[in-house]
Amino acid sequence: MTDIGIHPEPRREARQAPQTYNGALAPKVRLDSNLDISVVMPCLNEEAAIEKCVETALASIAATGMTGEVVVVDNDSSDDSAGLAIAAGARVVREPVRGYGRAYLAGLAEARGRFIVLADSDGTYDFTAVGRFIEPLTNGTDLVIGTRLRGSIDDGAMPWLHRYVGNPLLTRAMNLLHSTRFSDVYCGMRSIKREALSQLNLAAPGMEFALEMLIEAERAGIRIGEIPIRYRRRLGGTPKLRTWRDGWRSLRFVVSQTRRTAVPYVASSSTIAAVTPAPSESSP
Ligand SMILES: Nc1nc2c(ncn2[C@@H]2O[C@H](COP(=O)(O)OP(=O)(O)O)[C@@H](O)[C@H]2O)c(=O)[nH]1
Ligand SMILES: [Mg+2]
Repeated sequence: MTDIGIHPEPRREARQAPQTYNGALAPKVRLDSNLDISVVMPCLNEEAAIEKCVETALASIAATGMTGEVVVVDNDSSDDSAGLAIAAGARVVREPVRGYGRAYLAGLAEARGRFIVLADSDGTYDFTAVGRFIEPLTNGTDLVIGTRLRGSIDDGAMPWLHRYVGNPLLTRAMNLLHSTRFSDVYCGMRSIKREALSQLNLAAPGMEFALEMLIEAERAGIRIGEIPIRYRRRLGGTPKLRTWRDGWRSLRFVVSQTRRTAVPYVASSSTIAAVTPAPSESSP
């Protein structure tokens, strides 16, 4: 596995310079060199959803009264995702080598916020919840992960194999092997403090990145919280996740990482807490 960790910045020369953020298109969001919030979205051919995701995220940042930016990582899209993201007010970072983890590593290296929100750009996650993901970070939590399995899942949003077999199985394996207490390890909507992020050794180039972040968080002993969220159908495009290939790779990753946990670390599973009550999102 190639180490392309967050520090130092990964292969900057391989990417085009980031596009300039177009503040004029998002007048309510203040842009400072040190921002409060960065919403980072990986994007591979998400033409159908990207504008709505960016616009909603910018409006949600503005609603918090904090400063912020939306960073879209264009992961070699062949459609007009990048152009639409810029037009909607995002700063676009390009990562020419495909991979969910690679895309995030490139985006996180560019994010300037002290609080970072991560989520897919396919319309499945509700960016009106940005404020809910930031609030616990201002109250002592270091990493917040959404939980769809304890929240709600719209009809047709998640294949039954993922909902009833894959995600519960991976979540159990993770909890068993890494002494964690997550309820939905593959939930892609998360938030983390920048200083906590810098304690995590992240390098997985593919989908395992999502699991690596949780394993590293547990090892680092940072405070973790879960909030129930609503999961929707994709707004269009095709899912990039391949059930059997990615499921098998994920399970192997969770098992392979147990060897490293033989090193003593602060067991912080007791710190995982539901940081907000039942799902409040009944928004459309
Ligand atoms: N799986 C995958 N996702 C990518 C890649 N590059 C960017 N992404 C984005 O990462 C997010 C996750 O992919 P998605 O197909 O939604 O996977 P799922 O949500 O797990 O079904 C989407 O916003 C993709 O556009 C890549 O190389 N592989
Ligand atoms: Mg998705």
